Amino acid sequence: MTALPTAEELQTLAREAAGRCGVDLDAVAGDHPVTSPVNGAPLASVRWAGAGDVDDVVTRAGAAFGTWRTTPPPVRGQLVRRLGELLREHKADLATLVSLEVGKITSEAAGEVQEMVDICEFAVGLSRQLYGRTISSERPGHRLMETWHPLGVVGVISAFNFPVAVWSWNTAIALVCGDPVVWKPSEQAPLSALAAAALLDRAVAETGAPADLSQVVLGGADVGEALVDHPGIALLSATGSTRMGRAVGPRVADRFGRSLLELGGNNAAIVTPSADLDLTTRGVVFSAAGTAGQRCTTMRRVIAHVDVVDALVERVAAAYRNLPIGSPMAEGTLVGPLVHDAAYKAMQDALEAARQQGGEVVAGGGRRLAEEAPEAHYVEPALVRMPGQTDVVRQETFAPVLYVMTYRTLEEAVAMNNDVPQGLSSSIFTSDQAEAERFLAADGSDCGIANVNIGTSGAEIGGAFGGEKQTGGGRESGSDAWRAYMRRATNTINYSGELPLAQGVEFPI
Ligand code: UN1
Repeated sequence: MTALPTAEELQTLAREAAGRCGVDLDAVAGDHPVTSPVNGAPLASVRWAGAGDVDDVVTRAGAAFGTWRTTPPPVRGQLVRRLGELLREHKADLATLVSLEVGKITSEAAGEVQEMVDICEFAVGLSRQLYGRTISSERPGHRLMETWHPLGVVGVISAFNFPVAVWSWNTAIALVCGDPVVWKPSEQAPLSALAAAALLDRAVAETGAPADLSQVVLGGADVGEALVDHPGIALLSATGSTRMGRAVGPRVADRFGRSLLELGGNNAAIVTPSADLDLTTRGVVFSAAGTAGQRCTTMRRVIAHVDVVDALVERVAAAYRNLPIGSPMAEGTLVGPLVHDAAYKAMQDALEAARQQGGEVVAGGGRRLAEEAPEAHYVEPALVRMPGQTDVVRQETFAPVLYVMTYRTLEEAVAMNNDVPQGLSSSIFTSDQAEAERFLAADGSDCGIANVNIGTSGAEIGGAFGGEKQTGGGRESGSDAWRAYMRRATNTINYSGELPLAQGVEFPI
């Protein structure tokens, strides 16, 4: 195993990558340390805004809305097109910052930036496809139509695990829809955020768009709350825990704002007797151990048929024992660090609770590199056989813990898939088409994402992303998710020269 990089090495990498994206780390330095999970050492520091700064930011965004909402959507698309080009150009720089701040392995960090490029391309196309409907009227000489208008300022609160991609899903769509964006990024990843925003600033300047279309507010919970409560934020898009969503949703609703919530997941795979076990093992290991178990789409449960469970557990355990764990920047590493000590503690607590609830840790669960970097938290992804869906299995622990349960009938497996509070992602591994269809049917998986013969994570741009129940119900990025960022007007147009009333109402004057 190659040694972990030193603090100085990481600081230099951060400074150079940020600089190439247009961010001078000296100019943004302040009281708040940025710590790298790669070695647990300081990476840089940043200045935070306070809740009192939010009103000014939102007011300026509101002024930009005044111009942007009447800019033709395909012209708005040109801004997003330029952003996509700059993201392509700086893919490695932004990926480096993501690795440094949240510990993603190089390939997954680059994949995150690719997802940003993809959403930009999607949004550019969308800028010519913000379709309304025309509807036939019951009245002669009348026509109904729908028009989609820009909504207003969009607030984005994003989480550490996709520190820049989730912003881009919201921002690329919001911008073509005519909405300015105010972003409060994760406290863990301010440099990635500043770098991504600097690229957008450049695109804004080059295309002559209003300067305040995109603003970043670094800060803590008070800044987030100020955005949640500000009447000038028309849509608040928040990604994070169910606990956070429970606080945010009602507060935004109370002022009749709109919210788009992407909260916890507790994603399962059903593995049937006809599953191709080689493919299943690869799908399971990527979704469960990839990103060190810190995606909201991470596979946290396997529901395996009693006839295949032993063979599957053997294969997954063998793969787990060989997983290269270490510096996310080193070639060949597949599992980087947990983001911070609280994540490590949550994992240990979950494993302890699982043991108490009758579970057996079949592979992993231990800590690595503790002597070399006591402030970093590298762990072996854990594979745990459970007697059933006990309390700990029904909770989302944001770490690589995969619980394995068994089933006998597909009905039972689907019921187990659905018997958790969260409803983000799910999958079935099967060669039996009827089983796959039953899983996808109205009485099958209750999740926003239901896959066949691939894992629960790694969704691509194009489909709508999000989930049901305690996942919050929001949909982002693909399909018609754009509608959340616009308001719909229904127009009735009368060209008859008469004034017939709907529903046959007579009103002679
Ligand atoms: C998240 O974990 O917050 O489907 C988003 C995936 C990624 C996005 C995950 N495309 O795993």
